[in-house]
Amino acid sequence: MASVNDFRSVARDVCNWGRWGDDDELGTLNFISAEKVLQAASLVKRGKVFPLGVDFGSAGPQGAFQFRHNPIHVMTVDGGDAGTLVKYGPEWVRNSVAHELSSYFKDNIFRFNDDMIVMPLQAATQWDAISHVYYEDRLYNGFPADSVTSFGAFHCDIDKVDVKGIISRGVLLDLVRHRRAQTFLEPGNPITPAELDDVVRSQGVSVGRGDIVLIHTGWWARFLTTGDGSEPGSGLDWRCASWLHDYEIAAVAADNLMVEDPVSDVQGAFLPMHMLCLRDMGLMLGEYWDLTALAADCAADGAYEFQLIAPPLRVTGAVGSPVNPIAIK
Ligand code: UVW
Repeated sequence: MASVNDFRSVARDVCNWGRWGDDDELGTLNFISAEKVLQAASLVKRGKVFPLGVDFGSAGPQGAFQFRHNPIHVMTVDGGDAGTLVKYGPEWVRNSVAHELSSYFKDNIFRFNDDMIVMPLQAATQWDAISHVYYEDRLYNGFPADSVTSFGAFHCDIDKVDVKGIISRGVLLDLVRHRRAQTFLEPGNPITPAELDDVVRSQGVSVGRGDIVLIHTGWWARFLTTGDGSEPGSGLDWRCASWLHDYEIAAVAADNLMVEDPVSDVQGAFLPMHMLCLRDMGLMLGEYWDLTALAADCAADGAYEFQLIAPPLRVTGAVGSPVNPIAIK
């Protein structure tokens, strides 16, 4: 097992602080140039669209950890309200919201439905903002950790990355196919940088500056059959942070719960790759992306590159965001 000193040495090597200026809050999204966006658009050949978002509902992957919950979806106005309010509204709830609604419905053909959702921003398909994880009191680019407050993050919040879209060339690396796994990567066998290079070679695809890399581990397909959101599976070994750094990758996403392997190989450092990617490199992580259909299509036509469009919501001061990413081939 590696020590925290080994970790610190890798952290120094991959550190991007100051690379794009002392006030930079975009991190490796800076690698996505106008030329990259044009290259991504040129990869649309068949007009085939792959939505990569999972359902946001009560049967989602949360529940195993008490600090995260599945979305709670509540109807705030529905069809039944119209009849009820027209019949009873003004008599029994004057000066209330029901009174207001009944004034829309009474003697009127207009009807509407409204709803709301209560959920952790990390509940399902998501981007981790680079302020999501930190250590030793510093966020990416040296911003103080106490700039994330109960009012939200004042630095490296998800709404800052809006200027980048996020649109780029996406590259799928299919570890399930590479390992000839039945459905998903069994736990205890983290994906190494050398294995990523093997996959790139065997798929006949290149990776380079500004790409967004998608890692197919089969975890989401497994979850859909077992309903077990705590299933560990295997993810990226923490040393893959150096691989992402060397290839100047803009962001990485996976179909599992934490992109990296759930078992830390660094003594005293839970989720070391999160710390290196988010805090030292400024590289966003995408989790719970459904890559099943995209992986099947890539295997069928041999094209592992595509246009990827994945804009987060502009939630002010948020440290992450739900997303419904789209790959287009
Ligand atoms: C943490 O880093 C705590 O969570 P996630 O895997 O959702 O990014």
